[in-house]
Amino acid sequence: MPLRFTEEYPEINGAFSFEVTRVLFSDQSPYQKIEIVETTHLGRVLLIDNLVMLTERDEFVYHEMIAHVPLFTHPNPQQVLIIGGGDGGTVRECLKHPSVEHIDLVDIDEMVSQACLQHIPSVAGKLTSQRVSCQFQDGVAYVRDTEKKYDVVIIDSTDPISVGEGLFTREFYRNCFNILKEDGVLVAQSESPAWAPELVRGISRKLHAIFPAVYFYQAHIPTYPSGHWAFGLATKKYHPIQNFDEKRYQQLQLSLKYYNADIHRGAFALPTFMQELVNA
Ligand code: AG3
Repeated sequence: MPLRFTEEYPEINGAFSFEVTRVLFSDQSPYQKIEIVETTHLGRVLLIDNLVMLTERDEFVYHEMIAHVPLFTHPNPQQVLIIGGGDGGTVRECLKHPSVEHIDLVDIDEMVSQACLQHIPSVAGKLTSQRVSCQFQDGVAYVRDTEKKYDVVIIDSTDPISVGEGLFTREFYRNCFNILKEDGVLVAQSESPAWAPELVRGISRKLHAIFPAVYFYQAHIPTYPSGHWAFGLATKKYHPIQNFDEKRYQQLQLSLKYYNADIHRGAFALPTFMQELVNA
């Protein structure tokens, strides 16, 4: 019998499973269980508490979309804060922007970064860049206490269970608002509209309570629950389509695999059931 990993989807009493050839890393940190496995079709996969955090096969979708949509909405993103994201994928994408002078990455769990640096360098390799400082501490406390101000804040969290829970609260979003400059942009990974509609609705309501403008967008991520994923973009000033800096996008000539100018605009076109979730 080939070895398989199965992620349970309690929302639908279902599951997603794939063949594993080797376990490369498996340990329990003070916060969570961390595993990296080699698979037959998905490349290396990072699992936290038995949930798929990324696969080498499709991580580009999530990381390009969580980074480039806010960074091409803001006219001149220089100071970026990433909460979570210890695997380094979001850092890698943000560093493709020459305007970005510095990234603070704040993840509670150093073991995630260490394991990914060792076993998934294609994703984590840029964590050691000079433009990045990694701080392994609680993001909730960081946004409450820091005096720094940011152009862009990216919430690259796990699901809202255990350590991730504090990254989905109104107080947390309020503190993120406070540490953004007066034209700052925030993005929050916002779970599956298909399997977890109430979560998406909750995130939308909380963001709307704090930010003057909130826009949701979506992407297709085959290895996350339902494959249909939401992101919430909350801004103080900019509109993601009216202020989309397409010229800068074209000039940079990034070689990306999912994000492009049509996707930047098109990702904000939402199916009706999702409009109803996020406009309520
Ligand atoms: N953060 C969002 C992962 C959520 C996946 N949920 C699940 N499999 N149930 C991913 C971190 C990548 N930087």
